[in-house]
Amino acid sequence: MKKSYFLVVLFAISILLAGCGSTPSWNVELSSNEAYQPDQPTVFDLVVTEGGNGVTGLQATAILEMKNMDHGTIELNFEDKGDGHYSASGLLPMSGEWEALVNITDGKNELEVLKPITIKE
Ligand SMILES: [Cu+2]
Repeated sequence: MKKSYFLVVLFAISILLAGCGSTPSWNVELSSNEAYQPDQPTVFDLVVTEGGNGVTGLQATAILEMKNMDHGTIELNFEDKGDGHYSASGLLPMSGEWEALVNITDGKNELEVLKPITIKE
């Protein structure tokens, strides 16, 4: 009797662990095609796909930091543009090599990924 109870608990825990371990298989691309202009916000395009299809209805933010210089951090809040595209803009102090820590969630699953991004002169 006691042993079977233990097995049931073990079984329940394994189901819980399997549920928590499911990481979303989203493919994330971040780009900015605009050339840098002082005092003008830079526009970023985030594309989230799954199996080649755009994923909509997500909440996405990013924290930008320059790779080799200290300019502090800049926060981006992306807006759903449909078809897997998300748009955000931020005022950057300069062009060059940046890194974006992108956080994406659908309310249940969460993905955090570091994306290097070059802001053209
Ligand atoms: Cu810099």
